[in-house]
Amino acid sequence: MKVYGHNLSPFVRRVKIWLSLQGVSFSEDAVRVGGPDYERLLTISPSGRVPVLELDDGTRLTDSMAICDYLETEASAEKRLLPSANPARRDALQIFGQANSVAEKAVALMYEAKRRPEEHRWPEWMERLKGQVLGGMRNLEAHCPEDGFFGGERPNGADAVVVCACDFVDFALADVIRADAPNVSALAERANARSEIGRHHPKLA
Ligand SMILES: N[C@@H](CCC(=O)N[C@@H](CS)C(=O)NCC(=O)O)C(=O)O
Repeated sequence: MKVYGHNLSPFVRRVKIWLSLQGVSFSEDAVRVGGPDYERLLTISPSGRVPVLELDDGTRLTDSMAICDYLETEASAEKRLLPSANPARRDALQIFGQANSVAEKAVALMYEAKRRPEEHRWPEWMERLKGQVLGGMRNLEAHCPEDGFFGGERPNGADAVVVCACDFVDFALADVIRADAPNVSALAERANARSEIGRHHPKLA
């Protein structure tokens, strides 16, 4: 398998972490969505977006949630990263969804604050995005365990999505916003100490 996309993307990184936590080996192509890589990206992903997971038979899958769902259904029971039954599955997917929301809004904020030409920036929209990122982080903080992971002693799929969102905010937006979420930060630190997660940190890309 091959994962296309740069680790700076929380969507790309979550797929790499998912594969790593499941013990699936894969190669990487850190194609970027902007700059000179874009033409090449369009030959891989017609929508010009990442992540793309290329299977061994050449099939290409897009959208991180659809990819994680595929990986989950392919894995044996002991390798799955989400609980199989409610309410544990419901709760894990709610954390997944809330962290995904933080990631989406943080990426949107990054484009507004750092990619859009200054004369085209819309301050009220940026404030809204900042509020959505910080609100989402507060919500995660309210549910975050003080020890271990959302998955218990070992990180699960919800942890993968939380860590990617938290690290993206810290790494890409440190000069734009600062989330006050000590338990989430501590969970991310514990998670990054594990090589399946830490080796995909955006700072190492
Ligand atoms: N819902 C998608 C979001 C993917 C996404 O937005 N990826 C960004 C990189 S962080 C991208 O491809 N941006 C380029 C673009 O949308 O033009 C997923 O979960 O895979």
